[in-house]
Amino acid sequence: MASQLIQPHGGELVDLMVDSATAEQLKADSRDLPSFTLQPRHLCDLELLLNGGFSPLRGFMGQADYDRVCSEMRLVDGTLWPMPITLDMDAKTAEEAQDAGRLALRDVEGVMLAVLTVSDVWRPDTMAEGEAVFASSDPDHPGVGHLMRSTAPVYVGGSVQGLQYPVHYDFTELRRTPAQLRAEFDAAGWSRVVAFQTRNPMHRAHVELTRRAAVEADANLLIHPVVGMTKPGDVDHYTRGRVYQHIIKRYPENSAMLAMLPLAMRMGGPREAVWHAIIRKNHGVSHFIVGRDHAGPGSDASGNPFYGPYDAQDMLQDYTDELGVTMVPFKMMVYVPDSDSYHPVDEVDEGTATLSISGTELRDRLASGDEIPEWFSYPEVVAELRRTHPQKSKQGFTVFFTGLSGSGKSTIANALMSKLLERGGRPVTLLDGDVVRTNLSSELGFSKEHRDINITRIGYVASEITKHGGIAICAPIAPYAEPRRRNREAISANGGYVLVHVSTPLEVCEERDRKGLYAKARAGIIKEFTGISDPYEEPIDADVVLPTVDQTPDEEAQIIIDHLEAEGYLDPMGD
Ligand code: PPS
Repeated sequence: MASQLIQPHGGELVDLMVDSATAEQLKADSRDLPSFTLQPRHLCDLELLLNGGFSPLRGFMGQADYDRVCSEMRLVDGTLWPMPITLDMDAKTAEEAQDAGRLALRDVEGVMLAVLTVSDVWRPDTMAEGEAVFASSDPDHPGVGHLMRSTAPVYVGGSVQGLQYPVHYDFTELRRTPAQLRAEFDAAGWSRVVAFQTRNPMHRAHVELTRRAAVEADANLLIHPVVGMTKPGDVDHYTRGRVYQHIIKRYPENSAMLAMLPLAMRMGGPREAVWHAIIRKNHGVSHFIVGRDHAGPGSDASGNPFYGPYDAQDMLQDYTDELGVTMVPFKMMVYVPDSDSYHPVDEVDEGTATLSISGTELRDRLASGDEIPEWFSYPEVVAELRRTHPQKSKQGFTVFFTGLSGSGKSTIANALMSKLLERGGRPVTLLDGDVVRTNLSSELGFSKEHRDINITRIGYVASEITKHGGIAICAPIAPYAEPRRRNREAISANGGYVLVHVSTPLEVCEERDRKGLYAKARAGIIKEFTGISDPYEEPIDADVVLPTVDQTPDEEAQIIIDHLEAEGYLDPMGD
């Protein structure tokens, strides 16, 4: 059955879900179809394709749409659409899909959610895509980083028929499809609705801003936070969901509604703002708030912002006639202590004292346990944030050693473990190279591929320990920079991460040769031996570098303890 269009108020809405008879038929057909397991971003995109949040799209983009979206922000038929919605996969599955003409799209548990009828298969130039869409080739931009590091080589485009929405078990009463939201607005008699997009917890400034926007637009308010994928390091959506449930009570009764959007953000700044506006129009709103640095990816490594703070507002302005939704632009809100009130920064008289707390400062205050003032947030919101973001000295952390075989990693790691256990407070787990290879990675050898798997496994275990408030000490060689970087990213999201480079020179390690392995490596008896016949990529991002030649293991362990104290992970007088 072809997908249909339903038309409540607010423009045409695509609905790609098929009826039950067609679903049964597709399931029966699927026995002969190749399958693809959707990654988290694909799942988000699929959900919004299926429920019409991405109207007028009817599937993952083919090459012609993709090319024109990249270069002109338009689909082939001329419709404004700023963001590529593509399905990337490995070459083998793509070839199977092309041969079969159709592809079963499944979730990680194997449930078939949709069938893709293949129209296009191509290898994209992801660097060019990054330049076109994000105006950047810097992997520190999350959108570019995703293209460079996490995007599979082949794109497969085609129309989609939906059998089942991706399943959610959390906040089910707050997840609303575009059709549901439109119906709720109708039922409430809301003809004008202004939507507020956010990926952060909300505080007083946001409530003040959204109230003003509602008055300005003479509209009711939809708080519409993104709960799909946001910027790495953001507050998780479970915590935010509880925060929003507190926040919604701060608005006058029947004036505001809360719904969650399963969007995977790209942090594309101006282009993303246009995309957000189109998605909100599809959800039935008439107005859309765009504030400072909307969907901004932050700054590059040298501290330069990727986009100007009001570039997104400017771009939306350019497309205002086509969007079908009216932008409500807002400058940054600041607190004026004299009047105990919030105002957009451009409405405050020069010389008036103002206060604000940045996201970074808020994180710092949570980490240090410092006060978060009532003018900034509500007590129930702060309490919620403190529950999931305890101060640093109560968080879990990982100390990740890297260094050559025989450099002294294990000895220092053991010394560190003893010192931490003596202080007490948190459970400590030592994941030493040899121990891991016995218990977690016994089938692995020392090829680059196997070493990467080994380090990824260690990182996974360490990140779980860290998440649960414990201390993980890892001491593998970890010779490659990329898996170390991935571990840092994953573990930092859950607590502390300290990379320690045990930088004992190769000559010293070889001279010590405690296990006799260097002699065997020189003789060619052991192949792929790090430092001799295999590479060691020296870290340039180590938090602590230990020279080891002139110091005892006890002194080295104390250097790490000092660092952990300075960073706030350990209380100076013990836990
Ligand atoms: S890696 O690269 O991080 O996965 O290596 P790791 O798991 O730490 O394992 C290193 C220990 O295995 C022994 N060994 C070798 N090391 C390097 N290269 C080769 N080819 C090799 N073969 C065996 C060696 O004893 C290492 O232990 P340490 O404690 O580092 O000396």
